[in-house]
Amino acid sequence: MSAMNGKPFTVFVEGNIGSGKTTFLEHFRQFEDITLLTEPVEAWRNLQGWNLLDLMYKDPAKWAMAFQSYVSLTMLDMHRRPTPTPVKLMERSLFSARYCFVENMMRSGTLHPAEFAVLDEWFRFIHHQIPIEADLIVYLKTTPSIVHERIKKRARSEEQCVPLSYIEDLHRLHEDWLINRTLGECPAPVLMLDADLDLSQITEEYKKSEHQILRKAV
Ligand code: DGT
Repeated sequence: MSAMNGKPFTVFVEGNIGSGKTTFLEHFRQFEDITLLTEPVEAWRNLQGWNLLDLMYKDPAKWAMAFQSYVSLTMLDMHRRPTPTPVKLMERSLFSARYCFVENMMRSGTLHPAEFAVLDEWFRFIHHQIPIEADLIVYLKTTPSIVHERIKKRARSEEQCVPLSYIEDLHRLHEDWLINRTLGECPAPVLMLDADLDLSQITEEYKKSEHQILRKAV
């Protein structure tokens, strides 16, 4: 079955840094008729030869604006990508970029209020002018100390100086956006999974989402 004549059932996979979003998407590679859009982070590490992610972590005050501006572009590209299958799974969204990351950078003062205003206006413009499909959000809920340990272990060079407090702030913003509903707008129903589990147990947890996602693929 294809989605050529209709819109694909679109799932955003959301959760803190290191919550296992990529692993979740990889779990669905075994099934047919699903388009997986993973890892925009690789584009952020190599923009015409520039590692924007690294520049942003090394000097956030200088690079946050450029970084978030490019994140918006890569996210919009993923939202707009033609999908030949009835189901589309994507890692993160324009919404988490705005409500979690940009929000955090604004509150911490990393972004100047004027820079924030520009990013916010771009977000509002895109949101109101361009149709962005969202049918389900899979929220990989984690405990900040657990993902902080994972981030240290995976040793992505740019992330080595990320403090626990940053992960805690991002956690609260995800919770306020997706669970408490006190921040921004939640564009689809939320399915929450326990993503604290380690790799040996996580497959069982991921399976809990299969019926909601796969019934659209057959
Ligand atoms: P995973 O598979 O759950 O471990 O996911 P990650 O950690 O590979 O991917 P993600 O998107 O949570 O984080 C990628 C890096 O980019 C991380 O160091 C946080 C940083 N970052 C800063 N601002 C943003 C933003 O607006 N959006 C996203 N996605 N990442 C941002």
